[in-house]
Amino acid sequence: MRSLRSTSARSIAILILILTMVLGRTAPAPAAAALVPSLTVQSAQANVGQSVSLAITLSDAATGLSGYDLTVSLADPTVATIASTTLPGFGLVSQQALSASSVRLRAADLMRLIEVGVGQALLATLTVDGLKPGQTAVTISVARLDDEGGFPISHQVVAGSVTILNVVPSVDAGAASTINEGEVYGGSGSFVDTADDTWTATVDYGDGSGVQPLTLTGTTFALGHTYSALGVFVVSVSVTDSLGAVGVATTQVEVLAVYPTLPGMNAPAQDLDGDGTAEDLNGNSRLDFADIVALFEHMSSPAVQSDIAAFDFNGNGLLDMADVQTLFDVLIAGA
Ligand SMILES: [Ca+2]
Ligand SMILES: [Ca+2]
Ligand SMILES: [Ca+2]
Ligand SMILES: [Ca+2]
Repeated sequence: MRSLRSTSARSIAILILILTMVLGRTAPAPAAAALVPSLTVQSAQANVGQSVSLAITLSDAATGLSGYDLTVSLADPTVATIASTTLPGFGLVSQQALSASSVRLRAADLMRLIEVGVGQALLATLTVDGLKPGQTAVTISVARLDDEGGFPISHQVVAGSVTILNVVPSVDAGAASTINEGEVYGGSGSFVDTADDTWTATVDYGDGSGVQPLTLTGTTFALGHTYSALGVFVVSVSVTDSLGAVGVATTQVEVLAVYPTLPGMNAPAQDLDGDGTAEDLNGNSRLDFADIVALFEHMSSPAVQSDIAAFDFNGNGLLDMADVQTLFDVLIAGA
């Protein structure tokens, strides 16, 4: 059923194509029968604060054009404003700004840019600046639109529109941070949006504590959180503007474990491979025989006993000579 239908649709399409090829050179296309000269304003869209250009064209002016006197206006001057207009090199032109949202354009086609039979021709290009989100019609009132013979061109006007879009907040959640266990994370960030907006924000610190309101100071914010676990956490900041557009950015916080400092050592023990045990007992950033000696000598010291898990190298929940042996085995296996 489906293939039958598509086969017949294809047959019709081929028939139309053949008819078009046969008739194309000798007869006008069916739509051409009802051609009315049209003065058309293109429609366009831009963000707040951006510019966009719209073409004003004349179509199907069978009797050509010798000149025009048009006034182009934006219906809502709060949404957009006319920044500039440019006209093709007709030879004699006048551009007169009537207001920020209205301009009178006049031209005499000395250079014969638009002659009898021209299908579509550019009359002017309008550049507008977006002021706030919304839409405004762009209308044309015609004082004169004269053909090659000097007579008014009977025409229709097709108004265009300019749509100005809301800008989504662009958020910067700040640089990634590394903190030690027990330290409070602090960061800062900012966002960019158009000045006419207002915003609310939330933050999720990524450790299961949930989404919470974030206070904004203008377009900046401060981040602060106490992590109760070790690891890497993704901090996600969302800024929502008054029209509901949401900008999101993330940053990262790594919370590192801090291990005890053994008696006589200058630095805390370190977990060199990130597995949760601190094989570098003397804190010199390498696994060496002195680490094994340190574990042997200080096994019963309060420092080591305060964090048994950090030195339980065989993972049996106890701290004893077997851990010294395991650390020795690890060292010689890696040597
Ligand atoms: Ca916005
Ligand atoms: Ca380790
Ligand atoms: Ca060491
Ligand atoms: Ca053990």
